[in-house]
Amino acid sequence: MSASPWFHSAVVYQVYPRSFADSNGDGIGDIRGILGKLDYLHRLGIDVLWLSPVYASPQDDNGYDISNYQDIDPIFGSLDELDELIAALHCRGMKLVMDLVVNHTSDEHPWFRESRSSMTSPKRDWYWWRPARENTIGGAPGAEPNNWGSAFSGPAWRYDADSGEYYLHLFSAKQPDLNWENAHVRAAVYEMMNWWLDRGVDGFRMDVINFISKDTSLPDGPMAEGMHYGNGSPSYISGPRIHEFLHEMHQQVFADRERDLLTVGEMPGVTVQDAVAFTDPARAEVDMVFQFEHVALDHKDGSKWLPGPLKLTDLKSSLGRWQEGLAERGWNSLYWGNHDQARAVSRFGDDGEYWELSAKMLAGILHLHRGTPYIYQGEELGMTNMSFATISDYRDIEVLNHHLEATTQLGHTDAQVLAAVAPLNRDNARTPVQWDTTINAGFSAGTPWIAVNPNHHRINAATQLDDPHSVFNFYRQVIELRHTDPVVSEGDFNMLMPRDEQVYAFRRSLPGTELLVLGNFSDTVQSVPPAQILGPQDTSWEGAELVLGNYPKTDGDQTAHQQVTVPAA
Ligand code: TEU
Ligand code: CA
Repeated sequence: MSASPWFHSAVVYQVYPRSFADSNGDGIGDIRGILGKLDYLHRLGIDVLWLSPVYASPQDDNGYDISNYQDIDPIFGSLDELDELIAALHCRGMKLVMDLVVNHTSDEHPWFRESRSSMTSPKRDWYWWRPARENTIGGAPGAEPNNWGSAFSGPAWRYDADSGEYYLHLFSAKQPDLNWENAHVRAAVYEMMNWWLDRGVDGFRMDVINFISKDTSLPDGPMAEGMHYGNGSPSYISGPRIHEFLHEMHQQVFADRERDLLTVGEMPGVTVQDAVAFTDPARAEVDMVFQFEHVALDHKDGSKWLPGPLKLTDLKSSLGRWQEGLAERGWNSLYWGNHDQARAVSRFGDDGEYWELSAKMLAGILHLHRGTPYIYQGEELGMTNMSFATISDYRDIEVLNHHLEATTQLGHTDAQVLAAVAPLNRDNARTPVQWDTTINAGFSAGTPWIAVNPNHHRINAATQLDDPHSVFNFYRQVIELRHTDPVVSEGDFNMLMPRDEQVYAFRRSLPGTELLVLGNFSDTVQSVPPAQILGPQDTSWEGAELVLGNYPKTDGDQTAHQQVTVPAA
């Protein structure tokens, strides 16, 4: 058997640069700001920094609309500073993973400008251009080539009056989809990726990478009741040539490199079965994928704007299926949040009375699963959702477009929209990192691009760093456990008590070692009889050692509120 891959015992930390640390007072986080926090990240113990896009961009979707893949946007810094970041991370033993956004470019990318410039442009075919539907007038309502809706409201097509054709954009109209059927597109992307790896970057987080292969007939999608647009996703989620493209990318970019690299494909709609194929090392595609099942359990009728309650049994059965499905082949990624999701402690835990216990409990539960854990900036401090009073406090194109559509076309009031978007909107996670109790939480000396959460007086890094019982230091410990204990990085996973609505319990095991993990998701005391976990003949926890608990003092009572305990025998 070959040695297991390095990333089994690694922890990744995501930096959303705009909101991390602002070095020059313009209100926007930047690379120099990140450089100033590397000792903080090193102290936390993370192995890899995943940096959300810092490339040249009109910032229509905060950098996920790229106009030059090989330059840094001046709001974030320069290529020299990026080189400095790579060197400073490497010198502390950390790696840098960059965001790779190649399902689409910005409409201001030279490739798209050229593509748009004429029907005969050699780059015309680099994007998805289509004429209006038969018997319709281009540009008129309903004339779009098919019925697909965009992720950010409205149709997935934009009419270009100059050529009389439409281009496809699954996201914003400023994010036209690249046509991966065209071999020149693929070659250009691989060349760009190689350029970054040659520069010292250690891998990529690949934005909606399972959307790049589309059914080229672009058929209408099914219309759900009450929906204005068809659902095109059956035509592009893990489409016909996706495995071929990712394997080709692997061959052209990763195969001949000796260094330890990391690739993670962001894959909305990916199934367990697909994920096994994407991450089976023998197939040489990607190391792991981000799946979306557990972050959709609280969507009623499939919409994040119709938030519903989350059942613990659903969460366990979903994450448990992923653990089981990838036990033999492939590898899981583990996350509660990122820049697109609500804050973990507000969503899966309790950001009120049990805030601190709950934030630690969630860390323990997630990080002790089998897979590579990802921490989203501020999660290690227990940062919470934000409360935005008016629509003008929001910055995210997704919310703003939805508000416009809901108030002008669906007859919703402002108050209705505000209430609907509050729990799950993306700006919850995009407020500035709370470093200390000073002005703007120490994020910026200027006016932050988005409001700082007023709870930074209570929740911030400065008060947590030296407190051994802080959320930060619990994260530090659980990361350390992954580095030092093979049962965490390699052990088998067994879900326990799957039908219990309060307690999340599982076992990790290697020959000779057992690790039990218990988390109380409720706000009442839970009692777990040893027999339920250890076996019918066991009446006590004797012989078990408490490895880590989320209570400052644990007296052997493993049953308190929002507690995670880790006895290992
Ligand atoms: O997100 C893709 C994605 O499917 C989402 O999580 C997205 O936020 C959702 O569809 C909106 O409801 C990636 C990026 O992470 C996201 O920030 C970008 O906006 C998007 O791709 C487009 O690049
Ligand atoms: Ca700045």
